[in-house]
Amino acid sequence: MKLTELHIYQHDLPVLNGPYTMARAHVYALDTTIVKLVTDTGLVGWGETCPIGPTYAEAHAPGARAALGGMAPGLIGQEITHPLAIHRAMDGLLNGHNYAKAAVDIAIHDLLGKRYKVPVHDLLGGAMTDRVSSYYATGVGEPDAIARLAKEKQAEGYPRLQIKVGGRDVAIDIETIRKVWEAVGPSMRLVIDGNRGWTTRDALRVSRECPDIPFIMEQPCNTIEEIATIRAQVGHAIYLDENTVDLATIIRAAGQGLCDGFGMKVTRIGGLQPMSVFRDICAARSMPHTCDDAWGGDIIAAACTHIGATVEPHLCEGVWLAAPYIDGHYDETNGIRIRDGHIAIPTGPGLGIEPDESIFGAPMASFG
Ligand code: 0XW
Ligand code: MG
Repeated sequence: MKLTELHIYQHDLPVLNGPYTMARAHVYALDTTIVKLVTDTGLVGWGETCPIGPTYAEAHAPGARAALGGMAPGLIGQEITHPLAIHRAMDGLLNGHNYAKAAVDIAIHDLLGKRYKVPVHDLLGGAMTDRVSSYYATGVGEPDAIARLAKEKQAEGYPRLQIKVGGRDVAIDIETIRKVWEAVGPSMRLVIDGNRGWTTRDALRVSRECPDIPFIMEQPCNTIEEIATIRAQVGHAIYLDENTVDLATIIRAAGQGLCDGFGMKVTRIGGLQPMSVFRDICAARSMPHTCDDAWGGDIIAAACTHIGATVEPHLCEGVWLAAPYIDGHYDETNGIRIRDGHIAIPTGPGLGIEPDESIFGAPMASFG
C-alpha cells in the first residue's frame, strides 16, 4: 500500500459558550488541521492536530500546516507498512514538530486499521475495556460557579474533575478548591490544573492550606525545574502535562522521580505510535496518565479513545474530549460521544469514524 496523495485542510472549531479559559489562555475558536491520506489501494486515512491556541503549548496551528506541507513531497510514494517506519521517514524530513507529525501518524493508523479490517486499538495492543472513563475540565472561574458545575458533572456520571486555576490571586484558587470539595467530596477524583500559571510560592501555599483535600496538582508551574524545586515540599501528587514534549522528557521525569503521573496529549508526543511507547514506559513504572489532546474534533477524539482503551485500567486516568465544548460532529453517526462520564470504544475498522468531507471545504494544500 503506497501513499499517493496527501491533502491538508484548515477548519475552525468555535467554543460553545466560549471563551474557554486557562491560566495563560482565553480561547474562543480553535484552528484545527485535518490531513487526508490517499493510497494506491483506494483506502483513505484521516488525521488531525489542533493546538488549543498559541499560548498553551509550543504548538502553532499554521505551523502544523507549514510543517506538513514541507514533509508531504517526501512522503508521497512511501510504502505504508508500520507507523514507526513513517515516523523515521518524517524525522528524516523535519526535526521535531511532533504535533504536526501526529496528524500523519493518526491517519496512518486509520489506514492500517482499514487495510487489516481491525480497529486502531487492536493495532496498539488491544483494548482492555469496551468503555473508557472520561473527565470534565472546568475553565478558570468564580468559586461558587465552579462548585455548581462540579455538582452538575458529578450528576452526569463523570468520575473525575479537572479544575483550572492560575492567572489570578491564588486565594481565589484555594477558595474554589475548597468549595468544589465541599460540593462533591470524594465522589469525584479531583485534579487542580495550573497550566503553568502558578509560581512555586503559589503551589506551596495551595498544598499547605489544603492538606485535607486529596487532589492531584497538574502542571502547577511553568518549568520542570520549578516543579523539581517544590516536589519534596508538597503533600500532593504532581502530574506533568505541558512540559512533556517528547519521550526523552518522559524518561527523565520518570527516572528522576519528578512526578507521579502525566496529563498526556496524543499530538504533543507525536501521535499514537510514540503514545504507545509512552504508555509502556508508564506501565513499567506504575505511573498513571490520561490519554487526551489539547482540542480537536472526532478524529482526535477517536485517536485518544483507542489508545486510552489499551491502557491498564488502574493506570488510565481518563480520556478528555473537546466534544462537550463543540457544536456537532465530523461523523454524525459514529462520532465520539461521552455518555455518563464514559466513552464507548469505536469498533469499526481504523479509527471507526468516517468524517463528512464537505465540512472541511476545499483542501488548502494538496500533494501527489
Ligand atoms: C483539559 N485539557 C485536556 C483540555 C485543554 O486543552 C487543556 C487540557 C489540559 O489538561 O491542560
Ligand atoms: Mg493539563
